[in-house]
Amino acid sequence: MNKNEDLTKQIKLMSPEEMKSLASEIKKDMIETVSNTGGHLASSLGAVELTIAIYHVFDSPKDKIVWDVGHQCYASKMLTGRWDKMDTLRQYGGISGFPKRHESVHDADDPGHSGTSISIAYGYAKARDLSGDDYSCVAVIGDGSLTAGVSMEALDAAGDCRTPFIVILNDNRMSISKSTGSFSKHLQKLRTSNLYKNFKTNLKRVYSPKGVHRLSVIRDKLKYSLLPKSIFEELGFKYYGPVDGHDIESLTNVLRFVKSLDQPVLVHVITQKGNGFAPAMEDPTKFHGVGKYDPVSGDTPSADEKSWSDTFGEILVELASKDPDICAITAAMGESTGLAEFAKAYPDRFFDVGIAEQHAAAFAEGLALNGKKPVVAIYSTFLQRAYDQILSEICLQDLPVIFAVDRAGVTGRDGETHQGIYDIAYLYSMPGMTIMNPRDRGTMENMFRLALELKTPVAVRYPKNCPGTYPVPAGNGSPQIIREGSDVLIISDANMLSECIKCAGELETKVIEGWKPLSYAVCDIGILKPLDLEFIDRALTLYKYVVTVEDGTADGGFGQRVSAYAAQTGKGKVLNIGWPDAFIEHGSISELRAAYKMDSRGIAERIISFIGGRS
Ligand SMILES: Cc1ncc(C[n+]2csc(CCOP(=O)(O)OP(=O)(O)O)c2C)c(N)n1
Repeated sequence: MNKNEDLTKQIKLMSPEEMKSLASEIKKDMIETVSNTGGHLASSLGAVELTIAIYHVFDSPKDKIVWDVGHQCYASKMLTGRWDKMDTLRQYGGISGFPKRHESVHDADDPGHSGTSISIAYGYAKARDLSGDDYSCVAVIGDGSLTAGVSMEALDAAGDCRTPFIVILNDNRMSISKSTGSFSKHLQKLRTSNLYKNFKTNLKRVYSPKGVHRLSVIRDKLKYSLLPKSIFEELGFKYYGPVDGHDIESLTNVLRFVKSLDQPVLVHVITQKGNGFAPAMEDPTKFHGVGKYDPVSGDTPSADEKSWSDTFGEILVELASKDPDICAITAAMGESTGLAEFAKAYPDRFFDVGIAEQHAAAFAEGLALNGKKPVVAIYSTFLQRAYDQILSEICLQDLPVIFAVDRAGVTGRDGETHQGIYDIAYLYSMPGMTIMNPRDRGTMENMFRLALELKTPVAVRYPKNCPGTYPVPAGNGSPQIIREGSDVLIISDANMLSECIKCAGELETKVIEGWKPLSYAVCDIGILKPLDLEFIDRALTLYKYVVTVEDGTADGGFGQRVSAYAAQTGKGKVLNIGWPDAFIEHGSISELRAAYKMDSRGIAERIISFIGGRS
């Protein structure tokens, strides 16, 4: 088999036995390669047989396959001409960990955030109908992503029309952690109901689409009297399943059958997250998104330092021990946001609302209106979903809701859809919002205490890596000089502080022809919004040049507010440094900083070209 090649045509000709051995080969290779690159192993392993069955039955790229989130797409990449590039997965300059239309004609969308696949496949189907074309449009979505609000909106719209299109529900009972909520209980009922169970076992014996049809007719006749009704049928979908998602024969039978139907269909497929790799089956949460690991034992290197997420979790447990009104909310990311200990210590005050960021924010609003102190922990990139609730409800009513904005700034290897570089700009535009950025553990503690005292909307943003250590006491949110200097003041957010300190050192020792050497101070701005304008005013008066640096887009960042103040008052010369008006691809954080002149060297270059001959 040539691993450079698009194998989808060959798969169409394969026997079930051949497809089974292909699945084993893919899994073996995937476990090995991802052990070096890191990535979303458990979800991708669980979807291998399903991916093969899809390419066997459907005619991609003519048929459109839309993967939800896209983190389960590794087998699809391997089968569509990217197998031999898997060692570059998520590496700078290599292939992405998510489907990308520029990588392959088989990638029908560039996803990354949960719950959009049904809307997109439905849109594809409607466009097909309008053009009078004939092909299948398929959404492949996990049980976790199905609970996203946008999925519900899509089911509502699509079930009400007669447009043929297919939703494949890949149900592994897991989101990143165990799936939560009443929808997950409904799926559990469907999985365990006897007649549906029979559908599953009988499917193995049925070798033709006609057989699948006969089976479903019998089931349909009985189901309304005997079975829990599937909510999908109530919404206008034909429901088939559950099907064993690791049994290629059953999968191809049912998919071949539903391909011929002329209405919205949902196929309920049961898979196991991490299938084929014992450590991932035992601990699918750990192997949801994993770094390097041992491909035999699954062991991962132990972390020397506590991450920002763990630090936040510890601080919140400590604060909650003294204040029974503190509640924690996560949108399906309890472990990843460091809330596991909180959940254990205060189960009644911990809410995992599923992949429902909008609901998380509105729910927090209700808690706050009724006297509680909600802390909503969500990654910067996913908080975008809750923009409206934060602005039009929480800020509008000036409510005491604290957002713990994890993974703020460039996050690295997940690429464009996961960089947390927009939160400063989108939160800045909200009246009454305070934005804080701690640099070390002590500062984070002080900021959460301050946030609780303020009793107004607050976002505490912090990056993916670990808290820093600086030669000054912990901050309280006020701007703080971290490095002394007299000519140029670099005002940085906490995320970029260490690059700025390094940059200042490099600039002071740099010999440039025709330059008088300058002396550089570095300040941690602490609270990004509201700006301490007295401090900014003094800075613009005292220093020849002021440079702002932030781990967010330069457009809409705090730096532009400093520039606006300078322009309005006619004071100082200001340079703003931040991420450009672009989508930042995948790579390590240091590679991306270097590529976009956001590392110490790049910042120094920009400062030199700003000051130019003026020194
Ligand atoms: C809007 C949004 N919130 C959170 C996430 C983070 N996230 C990525 S995958 C995932 C779980 C998805 O569960 P499911 O759809 O069941 O797929 P599985 O991982 O179980 O295969 C979550 C919460 C996201 N991608 N998008």
